[in-house]
Amino acid sequence: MKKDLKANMIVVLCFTFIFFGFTGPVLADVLDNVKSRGYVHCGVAPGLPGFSSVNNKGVRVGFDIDLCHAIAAAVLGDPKKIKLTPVRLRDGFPSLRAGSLDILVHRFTWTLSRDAGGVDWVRTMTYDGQAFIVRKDSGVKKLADLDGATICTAQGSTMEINTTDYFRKHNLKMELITYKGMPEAFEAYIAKRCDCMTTGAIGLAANSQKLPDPENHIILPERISMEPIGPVVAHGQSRWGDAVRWILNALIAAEELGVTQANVDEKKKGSDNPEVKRLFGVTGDLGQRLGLSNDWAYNAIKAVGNYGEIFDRHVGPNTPLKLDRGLNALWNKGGLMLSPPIR
Ligand SMILES: N[C@@H](CCC(=O)N[C@@H](CS)C(=O)NCC(=O)O)C(=O)O
Repeated sequence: MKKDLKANMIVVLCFTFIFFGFTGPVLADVLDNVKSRGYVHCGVAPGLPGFSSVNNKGVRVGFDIDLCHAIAAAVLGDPKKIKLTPVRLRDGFPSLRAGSLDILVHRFTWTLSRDAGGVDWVRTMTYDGQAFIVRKDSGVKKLADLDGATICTAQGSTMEINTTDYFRKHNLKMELITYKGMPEAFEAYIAKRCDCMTTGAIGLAANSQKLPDPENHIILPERISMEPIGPVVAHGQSRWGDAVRWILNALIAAEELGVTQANVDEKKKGSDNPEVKRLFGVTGDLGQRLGLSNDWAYNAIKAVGNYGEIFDRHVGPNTPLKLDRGLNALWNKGGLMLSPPIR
């Protein structure tokens, strides 16, 4: 009797494995799909000034949106061929795994457990560090002053673990209040439901644009984590991942090579620099190796400019966010941004 039960269980387990093991979503090649469908479907942050927000003409714009345009320009020859779907932190990775998005161009941090969980980070697009915002009248000047405070953040964000680890390590008490997403956590902070709100410093600068009284808040000086943030594709889509990675690399390389949106035609026609010639397919066939046309990088830079131009246009010193390049400067200007050799 006992033996029979065991045998039955083994049969059930085998069937379960065969059934579910083979019926998980098998995604077709995303690069081919994008080309035949004729647009790139990007999952983006719902409302984050500078990165992904709707302007007064009703158009969604920002740093993240420009990467989506660059991909469409490089893959389809037309930067306008994009579809943008705002997605929440909790839905982003499942949507990508299920194949309902081609790519997440969002503010999601690259971590081991996420990367090993059915999605793949393409590369880092911006380096950020976790920061804390408080009301000025709280008298809080540094993190140690937050002993015993209530802190708002998003459930499932990297901030949840970082904050717990940091306060434990420094023997400080706090109560973490988590919300279903970062926008809700920020609203809760504005409504004074917590003493402090925490997310990446760049994300905080962006969210602070929504404060009714920005002069009454300060961002504390400490940064308690390194947040490498970048676009994400479904696991196993290496052709698509390669294409996107090199499109982003090309935007970074263009900055280093002095290629801008304004001089891209001149550089393509007249540059003697062998690296510029390879980048633009004047020599070699690098675009074809990626499954793209040889105009891939030219089209992307023509559409949105180089990495530095994109940064400056949306979040740089002359924008409301006023961000310095910091770690996001090129490697030869004191930052961490570099493209591997395009050859
Ligand atoms: N970088 C953090 C935070 C990501 C995040 O919360 N991003 C914000 C923008 S800074 C957002 O719009 N999230 C959407 C949501 O919370 O639903 C992470 O990857 O966990």
